[in-house]
Amino acid sequence: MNAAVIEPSRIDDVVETIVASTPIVDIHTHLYDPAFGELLLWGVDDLLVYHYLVAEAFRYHDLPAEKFWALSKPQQADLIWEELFLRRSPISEACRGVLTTLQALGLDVRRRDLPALRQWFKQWKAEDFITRCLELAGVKSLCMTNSPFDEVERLVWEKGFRRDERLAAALRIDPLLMAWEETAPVLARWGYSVDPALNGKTISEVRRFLEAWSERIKARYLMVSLPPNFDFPSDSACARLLEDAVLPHCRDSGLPIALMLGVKRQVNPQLRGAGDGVGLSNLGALERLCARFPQNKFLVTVLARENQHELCVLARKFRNLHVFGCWWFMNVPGLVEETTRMRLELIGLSVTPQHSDARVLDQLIYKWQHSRRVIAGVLAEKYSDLARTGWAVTEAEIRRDVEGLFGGEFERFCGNRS
Ligand code: FIX
Ligand code: ZN
Repeated sequence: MNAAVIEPSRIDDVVETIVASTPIVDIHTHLYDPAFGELLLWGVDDLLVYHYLVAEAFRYHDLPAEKFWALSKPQQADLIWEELFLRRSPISEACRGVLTTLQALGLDVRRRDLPALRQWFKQWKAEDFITRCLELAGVKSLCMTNSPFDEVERLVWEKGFRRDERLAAALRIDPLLMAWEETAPVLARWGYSVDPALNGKTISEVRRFLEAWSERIKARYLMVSLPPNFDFPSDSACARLLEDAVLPHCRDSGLPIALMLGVKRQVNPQLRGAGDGVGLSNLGALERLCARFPQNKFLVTVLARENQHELCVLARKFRNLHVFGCWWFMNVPGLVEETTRMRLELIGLSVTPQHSDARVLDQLIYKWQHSRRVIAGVLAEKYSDLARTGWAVTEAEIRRDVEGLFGGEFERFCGNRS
């Protein structure tokens, strides 16, 4: 039955069913194991104060930023609910996401009753709610974003806890590469004999730090977000640390490095976590990295729509480059559709089309429900085109392909699977 060729008129339905039911490896989130306590965000207030919605609400209310930040979380949530859901229709992607999530959890969004929604979440414990959200999202495992530079997080790792195999770790190193002058004294305080000057001893100590933390958290990969003006090679501390410490460590440990390119941090600092923007990256830097370090594996996503095509072309040139995700401002249905179509047309199935970037546990549900729908539409179009050539499109092969897109290709790239 599975090997049977699908009638062209059934392709849309079959693809939709397979895409909706294939378990996902979510390769980048900001979620945590419950062992991290308050770092794991969930529930309706956290959904509402998501920084995507904070930024949108600031467009309507006229509260001075410092007054907004002085409000408690429920007060901020009330204000965002009022401005974005009650005073006007919640049609933006981030607003729609809240409603998709609540509906999937079985809540009645028609009543628009925020106190009742709050009440409903009180019955849950984080440990059980994780399982419920993973189930509803169809996510079998996910990668957290783990920073030794976060005081609260570091102490939990140092103390140790029983790992949940569904929640893998990824070592985030932005402060190391982006703020070396401030980070060097921190490493020194932790017992690494480093010097701001980046001499040989310092480089080997930075490597010792990376080894210790990769090992401690059992990192699946290392990760950094970089601004539009990132260049390579260069005399910057960032480029030098990358070349001399991070990439050699990744080569020796067999770990990929994820580069998230094109974020302009704090374009409007008054908005705090909602204040970051986007800029066009110089992908020449990435081209030189891929060419110069064939033994390194680069997982790459770009924030600027205008960088997506060049990134796909680069991936055709370098097998040590794996393209992933429609990141942040790219994660809106129109751009996911355009980007996914371009990727499938240029690099076929050798891509991980999406990650959730969920910051709030419940968001897994909407991020994946929305993405699955768009990906299914584009894939159905591609299999229909194939069928028109006379190629036999089978259910088993579609399932195989979708498994690749939803984690299999990532695992193969990382070297965990052939
Ligand atoms: O750097 C990142 O990993 C970004 O995803 C975040 O910093 C950003 O705040 C975010 O949540 C985007 O979706
Ligand atoms: Zn992220």
